Amino acid sequence: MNIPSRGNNDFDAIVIGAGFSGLYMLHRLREAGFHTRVFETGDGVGGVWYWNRYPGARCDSESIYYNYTFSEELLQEWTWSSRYPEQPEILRYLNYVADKFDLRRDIQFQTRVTAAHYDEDNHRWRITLKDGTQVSATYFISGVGCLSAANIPKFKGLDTFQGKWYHTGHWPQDEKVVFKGKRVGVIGNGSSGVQSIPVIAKEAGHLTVFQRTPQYTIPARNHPYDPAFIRQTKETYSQIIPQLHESWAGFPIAPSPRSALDDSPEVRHQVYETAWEKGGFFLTYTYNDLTINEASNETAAAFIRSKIRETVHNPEVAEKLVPHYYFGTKRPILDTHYYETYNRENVTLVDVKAAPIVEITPKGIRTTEAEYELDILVFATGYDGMTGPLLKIDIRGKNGLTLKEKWANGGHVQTYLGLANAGFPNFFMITGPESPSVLANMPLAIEQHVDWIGDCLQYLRGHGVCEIEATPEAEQAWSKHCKEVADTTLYPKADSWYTGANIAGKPRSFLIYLGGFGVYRNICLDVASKGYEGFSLV
Ligand code: N01
Repeated sequence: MNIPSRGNNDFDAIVIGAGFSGLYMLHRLREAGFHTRVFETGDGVGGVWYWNRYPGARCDSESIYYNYTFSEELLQEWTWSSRYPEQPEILRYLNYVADKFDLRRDIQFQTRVTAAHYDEDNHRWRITLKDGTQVSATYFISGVGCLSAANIPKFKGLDTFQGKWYHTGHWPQDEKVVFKGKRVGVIGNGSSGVQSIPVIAKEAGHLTVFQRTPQYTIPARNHPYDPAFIRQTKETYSQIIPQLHESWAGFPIAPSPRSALDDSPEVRHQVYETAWEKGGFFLTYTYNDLTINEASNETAAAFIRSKIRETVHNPEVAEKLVPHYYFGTKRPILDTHYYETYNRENVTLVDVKAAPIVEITPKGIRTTEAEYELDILVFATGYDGMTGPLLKIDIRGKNGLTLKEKWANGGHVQTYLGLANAGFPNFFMITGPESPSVLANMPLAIEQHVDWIGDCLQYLRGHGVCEIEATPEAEQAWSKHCKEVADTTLYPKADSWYTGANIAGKPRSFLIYLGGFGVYRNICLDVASKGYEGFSLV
């Protein structure tokens, strides 16, 4: 079949989002000669790194691997300052990429996509922008990210609050939030809360942290990179990249071959102590069964609990901070002086599981036990992860079926490889649900998807195919496989955003592929090499 010709508002491909995903997708498609347009809500590139400007926001992946690898020149040109750089540096990197590859001319900023409907007769996606403009494309590609739909709990009375309030993921772009001398409240202690709380505490008059579930966090031990290490890594990048591609999570760290139960308590303690001192995610790599064996998991959990009790001077506060879920089954967190922050005189910890928040009042927060007066309230309450950003858009495939309806059918999300959906031809999701995404090194996971989609579109063009669609059978099999893999681990047992448990009414399923990045990458390559097995091509 022929692909219909296009007008001014008609493109070969439309991509949503100008973060890591959208920028590389644009570059890749433009290089291949596809007429591509990116729509981005913000007025600059960066995606989550554009919006997350909260105090203390920084990367928690080793930055030397937290970048694109597609351009050797870019790899050589860019140098990260430290192990875990702050948000402005990561945003500078993405701006640098946009400039280097001249990407901005095909990005329309301050433009929200509100709807995308598939026109079956013409094999085109009809896309609506917030101002009502209609555009169309043969291929519709989502680069909306996994964690971009903010979760702001519907507390009674928020509209009556007389102070100022912010969500970490929508920090103001042009207002400097000044905490000096102010009574500040932070709700939430996931990665965003744990990063921002120590920084806010240093400036605020008084900080009250409203904690529902205590979390495990590990010291990041950030430090400037040694120039010799950077030089050596840059010289050997061509050998490192294949290792990243084959690895479990997109980092060149080999998993331990040992169970935590193979070592005596003394040896194991030393292993954990060494990892704790190194900082970062080393502790999660110490043994191969921490997320699959309850007894092994407990050894690591108990080690971190002992660190909390050692660090926090007030035993009552320490006990409130001690977590009891399986370590690692909620996203592990890296911190800089998080637990130490509770030794400060200007910091109070409120356990809102014991005394839940009843309402927000004009003056602050009222729990079942007390009212806390606040000038500034920070929601570090996370996101409707994985599916939320996609479901904010009215996406309709064949027969007018909405993505929301499709994913509600059978009570859980189903995708093929986290890349595609039966019933939604020519629609691709970069790091969609049921791909390794957030459990892998994100820029690498994004690159893998973008390359796969780019190759696929070139294949379709080369073979005169105008429509590609996942088959229902392939999709069911993939979803079943994802669930089976997840069920061999402890992950589904936690109430986390990985499962959708953090959003009231969201169907619960494990939304990330847990088979490992390297394994997944090979599956995708295999599917492509078999002429896109599991897809129907018309
Ligand atoms: O969100 P979260 P986040 N009442 O969902 C609490 C990535 N990230 O923005 O655990 C009271 O983890 C909630 O409590 P509970 C990273 O992948 C990366 O911190 O549900 N509390 C929890 O404490 C991360 O995992 C970086 O009981 C409420 C908190 O809010 C993901 O983003 C930095 C509540 C939410 O924690 C999300 O992290 C930042 C309520 N009604 C984020 N509702 C990097 O370092 C929610 N909470 C790269």
